[in-house]
Amino acid sequence: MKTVYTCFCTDTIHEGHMKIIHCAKQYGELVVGVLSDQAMIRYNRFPTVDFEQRLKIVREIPEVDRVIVQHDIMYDQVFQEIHPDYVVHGDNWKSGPTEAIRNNVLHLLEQNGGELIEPVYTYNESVKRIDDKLREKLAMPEYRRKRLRQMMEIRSLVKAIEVHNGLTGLIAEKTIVANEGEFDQFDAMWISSLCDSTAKGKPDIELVDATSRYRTIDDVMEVTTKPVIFDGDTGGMTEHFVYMVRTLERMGVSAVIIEDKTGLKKNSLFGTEVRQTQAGIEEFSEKIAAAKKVQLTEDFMIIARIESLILEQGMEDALTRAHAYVEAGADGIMIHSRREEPDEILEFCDRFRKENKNTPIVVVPSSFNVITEEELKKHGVNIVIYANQLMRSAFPAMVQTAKDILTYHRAKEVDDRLMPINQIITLIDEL
Ligand code: SPV
Ligand code: MG
Repeated sequence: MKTVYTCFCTDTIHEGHMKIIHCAKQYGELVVGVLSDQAMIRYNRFPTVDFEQRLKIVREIPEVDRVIVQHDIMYDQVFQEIHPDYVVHGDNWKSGPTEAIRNNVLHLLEQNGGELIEPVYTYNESVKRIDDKLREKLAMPEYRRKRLRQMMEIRSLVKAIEVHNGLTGLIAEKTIVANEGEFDQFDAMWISSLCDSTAKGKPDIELVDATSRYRTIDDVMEVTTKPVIFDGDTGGMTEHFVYMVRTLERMGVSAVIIEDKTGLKKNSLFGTEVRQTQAGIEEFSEKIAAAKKVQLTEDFMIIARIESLILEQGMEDALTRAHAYVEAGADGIMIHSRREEPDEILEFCDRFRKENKNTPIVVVPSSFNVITEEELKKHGVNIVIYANQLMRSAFPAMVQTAKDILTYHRAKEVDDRLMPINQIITLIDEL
C-alpha cells in the first residue's frame, strides 16, 4: 500500500478540499497533515477555530486514514515521519511565497523518491464566499480584540508594524515573505501618533483629535483582520482617557499604550532637545487604575510606557515606575530609548524580568535598530513595534517622484519605479 500525503491549512472543509481528498485517496493510504497554530500564523491568517477543532474536522472525513500534526510549513519533518510515496497539493502554490514550499517538496521527493500530484485548485463563488466569511469573522471586534493576547500565547515575539490608513493596513495584513525556509508576516498593527499626525501634515503633539484618530483606526480596520495597538499618547486627562478606553474596546482595538508625560507632549525621539515633562508616578498610576476600572473585557490591554530613559532620569527611575505601573494595573510595560546602542533597553529588560516574569514588555527599536528580534526575545521582550518605517520609506520616494516630474515636465522618467496599476488593484479585495 502506498502512502499519500496532503496537508490542510484551513478552518473548514469545503468542496475544494474534498476534491483533493478524493483525488489523493485513489493513490493509497491517505495521511492528512493539520498545520499547527505556530506554523499557520506565520504563513496564513489566524485560525478562526482552535487546533483541536481543526484536527477533529479532518479526522471526521471518512476517506482520511490517518491524521498527523505538521509543525512546520516546510515538509522535512513529514518526510522523516511518514516517507510519502505521493504528495498531493492544489496547483495554486506555483507562484508567490508558496512556491518556496512547493520547491521544498520537489526537493524532498527528488531525494527520497515519490511523486507530486497537483489537482486543479478550486476557487469558485461558493469557496470565495466561505473564505470571505472566515476573514470577516476575524475582523469582528470581539474576535480581533482578544487576538493580541492570543498571539502572545502562540508567538515568542509578537511583531507589529506601523499603519496609518487603509493602504498601509493592507501592507501589514498581506505582506508575507519566505526566507531561508521560513515564512513570516506581521502579527499586529501599530497606530502611531507620529505617523498618524504626519500623514495629516500635523505635528506629533496630541493635536490630531481623538475623533480623527478613531477615523484612522476605522479605515485600517475596515480592510484588515490583524490586531491593533493604539498609540494613545499621554492618554490626556484621566477623565477623558476612561472614555477613550471604552471607545477603543468597543471598536475592537487590542491595546492602548500611554506614556508617562504631562503637559504639551512632544515626540520622544526629540528627547531632552525640547521641553517635555514626565508625569508623577502617583498621578500616572492613578490614570492607569482609573482606566482599568472602566475596562469591560478581559481582552483589552492598557500598556504603560516609561519615558525615564528618554528624559534622562535614569534606570532606577525607569524600574521603579515599571513596578509601580504594574501594581496600578498595567497589562504591559513599554520601555523607550533614543540611543543607538540597545544597552540601556536590554539592561532594563533584564532587571525588570528578574523581578517580574510575566508582564509583557514592549519595545520600539527605531534608534537602536541594530538589535535583532532573536536578541530581544532572549532579554524577555514580548512585543516589538516597527513604529514608523513604512511612513519614512514612502515619504522620500514620493518627494523624489514629485521632483522628477517637475524636472522632466512629464512622468515617463519616473515610470520604472512605480507600482503597476494592476498590482495595486490586486492588493485591494473585491467583494
Ligand atoms: C509613535 O510612533 O508615535 C511613538 C513611538 O510614539 S516614537 O515615535 O518613537 O516616540
Ligand atoms: Mg507616539
